[in-house]
Amino acid sequence: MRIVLLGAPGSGKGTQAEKLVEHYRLTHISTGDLLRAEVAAGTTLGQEAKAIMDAGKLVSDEIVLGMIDAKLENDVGPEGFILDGFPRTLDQARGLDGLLEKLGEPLDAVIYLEVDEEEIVERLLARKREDDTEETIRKRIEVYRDQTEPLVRHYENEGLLKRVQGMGGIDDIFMRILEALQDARS
Ligand code: B4P
Repeated sequence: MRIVLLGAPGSGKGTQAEKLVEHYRLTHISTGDLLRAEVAAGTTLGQEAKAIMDAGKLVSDEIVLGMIDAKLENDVGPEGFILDGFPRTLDQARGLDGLLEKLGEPLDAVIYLEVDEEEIVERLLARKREDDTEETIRKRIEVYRDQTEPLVRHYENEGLLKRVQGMGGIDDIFMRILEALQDARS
């Protein structure tokens, strides 16, 4: 199975990705985690990325696509993958389409987690990650509306989009995602 998880910052992509990975034995590819690993390792890329992430902006498409290319070519297990937090711009989405075409492995579905803005701010303030200050969160939501939300239309046009209500209990949302995926496969 090959899935993209799409949604605003704090919509629960990371949370639901972990459950899907366990359920379907998928390879989890989170660009946020990959970038945080670079920051923790103190690489040149990590030093550049840290300032951008702390400001609530997006790391360049070129860097992110390079990381994804390497992962898709080398690290995906037999059951497929889940992309968590990628793509986040139309150029990243087009880049992904090209990579998957090259590999002959098209996406099965794009799960779009829908959550209200005030709930997002509350969740992220409670999480207390370094880039979870109120100012950065508002900036990330603005960048999301501007650069990532257009992907909803992109994947709707490709017939891949599955809208899932992302408010409520974590397990209830997970059940909704499983139903949406069953629907996508039938
Ligand atoms: P990410 O790591 O992708 O983080 P996120 O979008 O903020 O969080 P996510 O949606 O995964 O929410 P989570 O499950 O944790 O990005 C961080 C930064 O990296 C970006 O701002 C950007 O700078 C950079 N970046 C990443 N990918 C990039 C790309 N492709 N291109 C360029 N830059 C990129 O949930 C949030 C909180 O809510 C948690 O505390 C969780 O416990 C809680 N929660 C989850 N579900 C809940 C529920 N149902 N009810 C209540 N709380 C819930």
